[in-house]
Amino acid sequence: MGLPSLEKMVQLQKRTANIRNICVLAHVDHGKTTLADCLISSNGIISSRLAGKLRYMDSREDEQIRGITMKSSAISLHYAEGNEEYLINLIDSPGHVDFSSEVSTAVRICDGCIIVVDAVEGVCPQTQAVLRQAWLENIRPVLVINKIDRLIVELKFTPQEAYSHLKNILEQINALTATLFTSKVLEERAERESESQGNPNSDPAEQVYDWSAGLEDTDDSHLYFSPDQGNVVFTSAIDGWGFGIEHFAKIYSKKIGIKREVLMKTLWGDYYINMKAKKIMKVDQAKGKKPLFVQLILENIWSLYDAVLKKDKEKIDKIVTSLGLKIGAREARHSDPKVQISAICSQWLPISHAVLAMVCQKLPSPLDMSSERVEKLMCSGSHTFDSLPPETQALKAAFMKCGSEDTAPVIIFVSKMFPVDAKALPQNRPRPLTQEEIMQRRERARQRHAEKLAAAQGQSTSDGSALGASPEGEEPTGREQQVESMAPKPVPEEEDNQETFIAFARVFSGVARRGKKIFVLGPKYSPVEFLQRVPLGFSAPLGDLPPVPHMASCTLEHLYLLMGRELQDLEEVPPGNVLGIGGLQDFVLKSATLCSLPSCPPFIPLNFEATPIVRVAIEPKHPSEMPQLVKGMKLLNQADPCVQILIQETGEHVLITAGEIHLQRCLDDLKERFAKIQISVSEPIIPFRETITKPPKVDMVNEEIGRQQKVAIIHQTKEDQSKIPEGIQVDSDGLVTMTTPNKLATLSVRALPLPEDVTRILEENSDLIRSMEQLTSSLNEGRNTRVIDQKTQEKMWEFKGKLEQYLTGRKWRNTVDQIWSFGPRKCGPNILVNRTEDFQNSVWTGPAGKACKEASRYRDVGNSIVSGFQLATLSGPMCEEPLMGVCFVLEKWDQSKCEEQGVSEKQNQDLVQEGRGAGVSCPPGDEKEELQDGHCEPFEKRASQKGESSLPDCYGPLSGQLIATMKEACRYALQVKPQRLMAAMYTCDIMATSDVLGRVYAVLSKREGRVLQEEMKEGTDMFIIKAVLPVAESFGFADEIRKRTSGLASPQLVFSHWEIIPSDPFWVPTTEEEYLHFGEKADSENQARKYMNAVRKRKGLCVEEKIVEHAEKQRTLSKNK
Ligand SMILES: Nc1nc2c(ncn2[C@@H]2O[C@H](COP(=O)(O)OP(=O)(O)OP(=O)(O)O)[C@@H](O)[C@H]2O)c(=O)[nH]1
Ligand SMILES: [Mg+2]
Repeated sequence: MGLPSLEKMVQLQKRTANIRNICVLAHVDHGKTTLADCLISSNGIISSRLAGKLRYMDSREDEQIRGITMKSSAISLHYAEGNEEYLINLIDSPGHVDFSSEVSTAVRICDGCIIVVDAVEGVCPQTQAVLRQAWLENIRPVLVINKIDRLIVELKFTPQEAYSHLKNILEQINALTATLFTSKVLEERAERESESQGNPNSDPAEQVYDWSAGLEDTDDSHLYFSPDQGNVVFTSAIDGWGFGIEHFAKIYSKKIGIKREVLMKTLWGDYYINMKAKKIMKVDQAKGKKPLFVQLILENIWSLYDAVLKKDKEKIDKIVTSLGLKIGAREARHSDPKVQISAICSQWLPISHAVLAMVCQKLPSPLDMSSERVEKLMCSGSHTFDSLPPETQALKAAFMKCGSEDTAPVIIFVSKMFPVDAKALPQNRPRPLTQEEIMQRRERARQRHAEKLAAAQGQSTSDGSALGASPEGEEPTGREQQVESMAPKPVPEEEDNQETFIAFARVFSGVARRGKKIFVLGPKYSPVEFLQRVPLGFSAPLGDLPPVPHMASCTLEHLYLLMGRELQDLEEVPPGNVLGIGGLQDFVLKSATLCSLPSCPPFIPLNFEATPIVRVAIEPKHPSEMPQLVKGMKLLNQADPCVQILIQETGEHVLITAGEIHLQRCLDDLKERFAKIQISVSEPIIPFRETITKPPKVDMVNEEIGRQQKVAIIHQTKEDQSKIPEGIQVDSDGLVTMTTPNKLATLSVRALPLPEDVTRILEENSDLIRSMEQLTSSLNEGRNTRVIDQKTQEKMWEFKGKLEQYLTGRKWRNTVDQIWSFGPRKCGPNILVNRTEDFQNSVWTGPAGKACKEASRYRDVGNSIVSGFQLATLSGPMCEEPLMGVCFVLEKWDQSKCEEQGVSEKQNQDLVQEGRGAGVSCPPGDEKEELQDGHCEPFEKRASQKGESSLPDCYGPLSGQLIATMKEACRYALQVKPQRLMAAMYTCDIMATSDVLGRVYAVLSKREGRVLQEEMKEGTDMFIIKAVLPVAESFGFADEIRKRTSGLASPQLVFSHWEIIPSDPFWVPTTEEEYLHFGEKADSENQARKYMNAVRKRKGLCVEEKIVEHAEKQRTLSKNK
């Protein structure tokens, strides 16, 4: 098929039913880009000889060098089958975990996907991840089992073995589908049950499915992959062939005279054929019959490979003639068997046909969008579809209709912004000259030639003509410039930055036209708020709209057809198409919803699987280039869906990426593309968390504590005590009592480690906690705008129930009801529990209790206590890292002395009013380290000026003192408990052959990794090792593994959880055995202390390192330093 013209594509874009928006998803290196090459070559965009070698969609240089895809990119293809013509918008995605956010941007704008699985490696971790993403987005998958040639050439399987192996892969992937399906059904059932409980009047007949009837009644057969369903093809992308069983069913039904339908059902599965009787029967294993798939399909392919690899010319010729193919003389003579194979197979079983036919038949068009998907896309946050305003609900019909009439609202989703060189934009490319221009040019050239001739003649006649000739000589240049300015338009950008951003988008409804005005809705935009502010039927021009938060309006300046490495200009894009939009870079940061109606809600945020975890600080080599760096980092932030940039309190510019390769790519981009300056990059900043544990039962030599004889000095307790200054009471149980500097209020705080499950629940529900917090604060401010919708309420109770389930036992009695706040930032994994008697307050019900005067005093300064707690949880005493899994219990809070001191009630009240404001405004800061004690200072100063006359002391207002005292009390309460560091952990999946297994283990154990599971892939000698590895030890890990195993194993690292480092950073030997074992100075490696000191050094905190304790030998001093 030839290269389709732009007009053809424009025409195809209008036939919505024949559009397929699909993406190719798989584990890294399973052959997505190679497959895309094959499909692209079918359109003549690249030559079929180069397919698989070029990797056309990998347009970046580093993608080509590393051999992995790093971004998703789209290309539009034309495919004709019979009388039907299709437009296929194909998106190639990366398989490496570091770039999994790019997969999210791709699945959002597709309706279906091709899951590619390597026939040798089978289902891998990323296969699971991408299948899950496809499910979460409600897009339909089809399966391509690729690299079948490896089963023949590398594993040397017989066709029968290959069949069993393939069956196995299908079973694995179907098992995965089943798990996804079951969890989804159960989830929905639970949802529906709770809905119907909440709404007893609902008519059961309205429900499409009766979910309560259970799983077994739900038909799920269409979800599974099976060749007889037509949703599986077998391919070898590198050799350019592929087939679904339909192809063979067609051939053999003619050849052996069995109905095609029968063959479709039996070509895959344990059936064999009795040739004589022309009957198909179930395989009886004992008789050793071959299944049809082996006999009629695989054996033919195997014998072809066999003949070509053995260079059996006769046999090859025979096969080629029997298949009725024509092989070019060049290929037939080629010494490389691969060339011959691909020449024969790509004619016999063209891969593009097999794959694209399946895509067109089995994947939905934009018109088939399910109502379930639409509702899910529209319901961001905790809103249910039913809770949306009626104007918004009405848009669902537009989504489903995907109409192109003028009345249809235009709805576009931008899933990412990608940078392109401004010169590469179609409007800046030199366009072909028109006939007229060619004429003009010819005329000018003729004139120039004539002038030159004349000048040459003049020179030969007069000697002094050099001077006179020069102005004449310049003239042509002047004209040339004129010509230049007439041809391509100059690039509008300034010299140093030629990058411009194109939005990677899809039209969901209406026609996107150039020049159309449209609303840009940010992720936090709320149509409810708009409808409240702007009267219904607002008809003034868009520019006159009152300002609405998170909404802007812009014009669609340029529309493009995405063609892999190129863009084509379009005037309009009908609904259901993937497109590029230019000119949005000032309106859209990373993703956005564009709509012609303001009643449209923003789409739900993209589902990112990877968490950015690797941080580095960046600075320019030459300090004067700071502005370029800042600008470059902004551009980088816009260009990458998952990168985060921030400026720390210290002024450092920090870049957070998903992993090492991602980091490398970001730095390259920054250096070469966005900032174009030399930069220096810090060592990766590794995040830690601080926590406390229960006191250990055994000591460091595994002796039970308490039994062994104590040696003379009890170092540790002594040191611990010495950290607590005088005037602070600590009881034996760890209860810290502290008084405010003016001695008027006393607080008693205890720190307790939370059970692991509770910490996990807190982490999982941080979004919910945040929305609870927002709700309370808006209620407090008297803005009763947001009515809690039922779903949030239910989730809240469910969350509370879960906490109650895990916080059991005497120690935790009533704790859940007494939770006052979460921290840090009011949504973190630590809790503040209020057990004071005079004043009760809980996150669930708000302040309650006695309505006496005292209680109201407590209530008014309560925010100071919460602020103190927030500050304490934001940075712990060990190395100022955030806390995790700690519960602070406020046991006593005595403020009665305030009264005695006769502080004027009224004035105090005034202050308190202000204090409340400060307490609220302080915590939800954007980034970690910026919240320090001094942050609330302006308020303190202000208040103290005002309150000087009324307060008898010089300590400032009570609320400020309470914040500081609470913070300090929490810190001391932590310090009297066994403190521990928590390390961020990666899970790591490594695939390795048995011979390099030992080396993989060696690298893992050197880096403190822990193997969780080791599994052998059936039928191969590959092992899959699942391990956990501290992030702190992971730098260079992938490289080391690759080097040690000569590239045979490569790990995939994904952030998984936080884990307590068992060793105590403050540990010193206290018993005789410990002395014997570790030596008096215990200077053997203490991992936790090493990490802690590294962080302290980085933050410029003092590090307690005993360089030389007993300087018996002066000589060693310099060494030990
Ligand atoms: N033997 C064999 N090798 C293949 C086949 N398809 C792809 N490959 C090879 O597999 C390697 C990876 O192919 P890619 O197409 O880059 O894989 P990918 O899935 O795009 O990889 P990422 O984009 O990095 O996730 C390349 O070396 C290909 O040559 C195949 O059918 N058979
Ligand atoms: Mg790729």
